[in-house]
Amino acid sequence: MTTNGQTQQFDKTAFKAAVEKHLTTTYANTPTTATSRSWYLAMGRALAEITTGNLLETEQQLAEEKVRSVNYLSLEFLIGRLTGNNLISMGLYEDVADAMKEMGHSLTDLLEEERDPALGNGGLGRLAACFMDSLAAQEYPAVGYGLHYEYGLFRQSFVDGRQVEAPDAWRGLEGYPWEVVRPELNQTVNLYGHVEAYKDENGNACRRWVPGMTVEGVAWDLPIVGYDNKSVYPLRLWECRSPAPFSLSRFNDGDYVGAQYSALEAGNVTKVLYPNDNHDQGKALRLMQQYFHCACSIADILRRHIGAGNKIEDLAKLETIQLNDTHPTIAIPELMRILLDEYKLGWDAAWTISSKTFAYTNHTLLPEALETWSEALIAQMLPRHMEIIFEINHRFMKLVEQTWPGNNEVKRKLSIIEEGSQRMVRMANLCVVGTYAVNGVAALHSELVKRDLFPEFDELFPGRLTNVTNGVTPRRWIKYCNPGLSALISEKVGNDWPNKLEKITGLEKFAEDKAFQKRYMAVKKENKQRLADWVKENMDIEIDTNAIFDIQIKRLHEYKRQHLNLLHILSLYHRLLNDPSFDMQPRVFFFGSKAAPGYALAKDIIFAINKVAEKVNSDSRLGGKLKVVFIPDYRVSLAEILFPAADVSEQISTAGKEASGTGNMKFALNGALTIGTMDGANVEMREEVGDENIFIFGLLVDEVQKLKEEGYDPYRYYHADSLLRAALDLLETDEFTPGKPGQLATIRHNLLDGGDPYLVLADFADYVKTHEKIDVEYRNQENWARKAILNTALMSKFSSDRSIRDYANNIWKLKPVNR
Ligand code: Z15
Repeated sequence: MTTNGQTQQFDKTAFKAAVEKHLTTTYANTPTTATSRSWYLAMGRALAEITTGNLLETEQQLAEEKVRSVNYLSLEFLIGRLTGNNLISMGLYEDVADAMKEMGHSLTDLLEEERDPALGNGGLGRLAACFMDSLAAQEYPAVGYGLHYEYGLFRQSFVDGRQVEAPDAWRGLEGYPWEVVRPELNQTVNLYGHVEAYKDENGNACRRWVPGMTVEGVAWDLPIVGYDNKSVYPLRLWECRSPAPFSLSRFNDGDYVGAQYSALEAGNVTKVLYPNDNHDQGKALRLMQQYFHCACSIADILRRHIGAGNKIEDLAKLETIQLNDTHPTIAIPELMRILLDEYKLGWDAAWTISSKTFAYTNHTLLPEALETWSEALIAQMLPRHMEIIFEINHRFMKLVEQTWPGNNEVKRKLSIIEEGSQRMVRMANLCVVGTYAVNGVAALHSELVKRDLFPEFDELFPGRLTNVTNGVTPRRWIKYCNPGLSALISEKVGNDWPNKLEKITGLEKFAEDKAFQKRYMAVKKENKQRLADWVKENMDIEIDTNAIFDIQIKRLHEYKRQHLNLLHILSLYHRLLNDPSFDMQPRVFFFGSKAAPGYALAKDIIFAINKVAEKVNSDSRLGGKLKVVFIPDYRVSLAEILFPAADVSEQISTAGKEASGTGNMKFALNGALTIGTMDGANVEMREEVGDENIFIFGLLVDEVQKLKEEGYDPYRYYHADSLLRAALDLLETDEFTPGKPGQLATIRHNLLDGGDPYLVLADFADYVKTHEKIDVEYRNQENWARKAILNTALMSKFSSDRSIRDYANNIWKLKPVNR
């Protein structure tokens, strides 16, 4: 019998009975005929019985104690598979493995039956998932609010090297075993219509929204299980349903089928996750998703607040709302509308509450990612919200006028409304004006937010702009995904490091220890073998675990520069074939990446890497020194195999473009050495591990800016560097696309003549030189082992537990509540 956080004691007999009950009554199977999938589902349901009970108890306790909570609003939560991770948090991994074994099943096989809930695109959505895990682990009262997309991020396959997208029906036919529907939490959401003026009973002039249609929000709760404690917090995901009939007039017109058809259309609001990362598409349906998310979430926050017997005036005392990027910004005018039009507060009273409730995290400086919505679109879909936004801006412009009298330039720059052929609402400006704290996600990024993005806002609201450096959860990203390393760490520093990551610093003193180095590298080897096996089984490519495993896994984007990595690979290919004196350690370059379906150049880069891989992997002239593997359908469950297997981590964005990065942290924790630019959190990682234990290259932020001012001339590098020339020119030939020269030429053209804003060629030479250094350093395995160990040992800053404590102490003013 075990005691642990979530269950007083684990009753194996009762658990097995619960699994069998679900197998038969929930999934209509018998133990003799059931597939692994049914067993996984039944096991999941049996476990969810425990967490749902604890979720309700936690909810009730927090309401009774009237404690302050954070509400984390995000359009994305990229949680990954829950079963294995929840078993670890519940302290039941071994017990349940035993129980399932007695029923004839291997737990690890059953865990493979779970589909990843891919309700996010990349870093932003995964950060939200790590943050929920850290809130629960440290018992900071929290609710996560997101959307219950029917289809998550698309499934990727390659057809002749080109990305093909397919829908991701993550719940399957049976539904997801960890989620529970909460019909009593339903919300009604209004859309369209108009605003009317009226007089209230005291004769005051008021305004109210007369909506044109309504849809329904259904709440689904997923349990966020606290590691080694009894708390379970909800990740509440809203699904849009249309109540039938919503179009009364069409029913009355006798258009029964037409009205039903539109009802189906309206029900589509949460059908699918928009697949763009770091790019604003400006689609009306996306705005509808955003408003639907905010309307449901704000209404639920107010339901909890008022339902627990609190006054609306105390909202900011008991609740804070964190906006994950600008995607949920419309929550600000939504709360204002409710306070003004429903609670009948005056503007100043309403604004005081609202602006003390919201805080905003900025995740990017990329202009194409900064959201704007046309006034016309908002006015049509959300007429009352548009009025409120204008009023917020009107009052804000008065403040700007007081501060910089007569300065129209600064007014134009700061205004929430961008003037032009069509007026646009700048969501980031609305966030800075309407919140009490704005943070960037790494020290460098937060400095650039102040210096380049919002310098006048920093003057106007001193202290509002701050930094919270990102982090990742050590539960999923070490303990769960790297059991070999976890055992080694526990042996040396004790077993409480998963929620006290400071403890791993204790590994530092073993960095020189030869015996420890051997064991550490043996774990790395096992993890490389696990990846090699996956690649053999799923892609039929043979790879040697003695090779350097060099991995770049992240969304495909020009600023992340997967094509710089490709140029390096082409340069190695060229040298191996043309320079008899050239020698290198065998290397396998891994990629995992999805391109937004509408991002043509990103798709061309995937195609080029796949074509180069095809050729390189079968070219016997290379003597097995060079392999390229593009893992299809990169997702959290594959990341769990990739991070532990890496020797080298590629973090090569143009300086100033990657706000933080979080994969960089997962790699280093798992003992990969980083090759990276002075960008995002790489800067702070270098600070922690020291310059000798990280491979930094490339232009600095200020050098990037200077080069652009002087005029970046790609041909300067092309003509000066014969290796770069060779690499680029290979893209014109039919070397990788036999009989079809020019198929990869778009990339070369883009880099030379496309005005490449990411200065790929400017960083090429230093990148190649730094890779040569890596090659030399890897040859000395004791040296490499020492550096790898130090990377694990010195990464404790990058636990998301620390990030969440920073938010709690410096922004939210939130205290843990232990159960
Ligand atoms: C996204 O994944 C990120 C920023 C965005 O503005 C959007 Cl829309 C998506 C990423 C950043 O690119 C990455 O640097 C950062 O680590 C991550 O958010 C979490 O903060």
